[in-house]
Amino acid sequence: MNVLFPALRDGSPAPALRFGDRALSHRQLAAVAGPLAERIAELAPGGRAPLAIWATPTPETAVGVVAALLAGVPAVPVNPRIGERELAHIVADSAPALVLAAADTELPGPLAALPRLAPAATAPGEDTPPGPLPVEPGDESAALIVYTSGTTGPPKGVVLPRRALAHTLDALADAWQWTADDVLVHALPLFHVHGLILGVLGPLRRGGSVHHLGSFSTEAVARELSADGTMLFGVPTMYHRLALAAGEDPALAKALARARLLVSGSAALPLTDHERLTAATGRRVIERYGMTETLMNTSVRADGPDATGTVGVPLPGVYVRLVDDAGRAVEASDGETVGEIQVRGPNLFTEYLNRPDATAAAFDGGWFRTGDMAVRDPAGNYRIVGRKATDLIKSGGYKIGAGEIENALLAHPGVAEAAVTGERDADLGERIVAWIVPETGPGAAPAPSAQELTDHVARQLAPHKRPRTVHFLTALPRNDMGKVLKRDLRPAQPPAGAPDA
Ligand code: MCA
Ligand code: AMP
Repeated sequence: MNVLFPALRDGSPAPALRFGDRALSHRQLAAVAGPLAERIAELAPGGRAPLAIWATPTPETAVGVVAALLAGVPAVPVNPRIGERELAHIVADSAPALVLAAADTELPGPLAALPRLAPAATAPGEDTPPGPLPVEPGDESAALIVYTSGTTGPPKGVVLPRRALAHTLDALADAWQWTADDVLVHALPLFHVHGLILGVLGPLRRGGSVHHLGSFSTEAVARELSADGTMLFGVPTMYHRLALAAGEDPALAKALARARLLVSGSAALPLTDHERLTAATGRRVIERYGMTETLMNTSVRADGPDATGTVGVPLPGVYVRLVDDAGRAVEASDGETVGEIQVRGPNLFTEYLNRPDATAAAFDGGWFRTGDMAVRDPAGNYRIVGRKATDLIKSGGYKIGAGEIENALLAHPGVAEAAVTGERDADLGERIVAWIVPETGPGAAPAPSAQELTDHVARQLAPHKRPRTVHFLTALPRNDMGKVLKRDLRPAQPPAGAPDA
């Protein structure tokens, strides 16, 4: 199974990637990624150290990741909007041997100091024969290291083996009848599982193609699905915006109705949005459920019965169970008995990089504890009802740890105490709310404004981790042990809303 992309080796002239007006066939992709893979292997021999890739939504990122996979060097995709504090952590933790970035990119300090290669994404002529591609490494070797937030501390590097990528993409092909004829449309970022593994490596493994929109807009989705797009991937925030727009825009509704498959994931799609989309288009959106550590676990099947409001059934080869508070497996399939979802199977990660403690804590025997709470209905579909940790926030489909934002806020000189919570939001699912006790007393700096704190987090971490609302308090509610009682947080005055994007 160790060839990840058979169509590259076959020299298929079929389209593979399109970003705006830049496109590559599988054959052209092989012709540009092959030589890059050789240079990568020289700079990072044996794949012992990973490489970092500046993961802009461009064909250079796709070429770079494919070349790294061909070379057998694990790739760490980096958010091009990453902040200083988060980048310093990722570079120190993963110790990349080199960085891949498009030729004209100005890289921030820790990456600028590394040896650098620039993926070329200019299509060679179709008659340029691709050179021989390297022999790919074994299934268990690391393919990607994707950073994901936990409840506390800095993000952890999730080491994903090639076996997990191949398994998850083939299982999704089975569930969705995903073939080389499909043209996938999406606008997801390329530094997470959804956009990169499912959204770029998925079409490449099938021998099909992806049209990446660069950035999300309902107009661009309508355009691509009215042309030759057959599948759309998105997070619930995107489907929420599509649902609202489709009600007013018959051309968008028609384009969505034409697609073979509309797939939502990364967070729960509320029933109201399912209903709005169905009312406007006559179509149902399929939900699938996954995690950076597990890749994909369950999905509503394209060839199965309607299971709207659930995340469907386990994918082929994946074992899923529910476990109650006492650690016993929940046998009931009554749609009511809640348990934590635990999973095992070839889709799982290998470990958290440099974190054997966290890796051990994440498993219950061979089962990975997801922290997601769910019920199973009589048809075997899972419905997610909540999350064990209140300190994990899903905003716009991004997982964000409250602790990471609190630490960034506490690093601001005007902040004495900080707590971060998630609040329901129709567009983002949850919005990040910061509760701040400003530094007072002699010599204290003037209290920071909500905007200043918002910009501070966006700079230190990344813009999607910025608080959308900031409340100022004189003290945080705490229990006798000094622990913040987040459920008791109430605004002291009308919220000073951080001006939003
Ligand atoms: C605003 N901006 C700022 C600031 N305020 N920049 C710096 N400092 C500030 N203070 C800028 C942003 O950079 C951005 O610029 C613009 O304002 C809007 O940003 P934002 O508000 O974050 O965007 P949005 O409109 O809310 O984006 C919604 C979105 C986005 C497009 C849905 O959240 C998104 O792409 N989500 C996808 C998340 C995802 O892929 N998750 C998968 C994780 P500009 O306008 O230039 O962009 S993998 C996973 O979960 C598992 C495996 C799974 O199951 O899939
Ligand atoms: P991440 O760590 O960013 O990979 O996010 C994984 C988390 O996203 C899961 O643990 C779930 O909480 C959530 N998630 C992913 N897909 C879905 C879905 N279809 N419905 C509800 N939650 C989801």
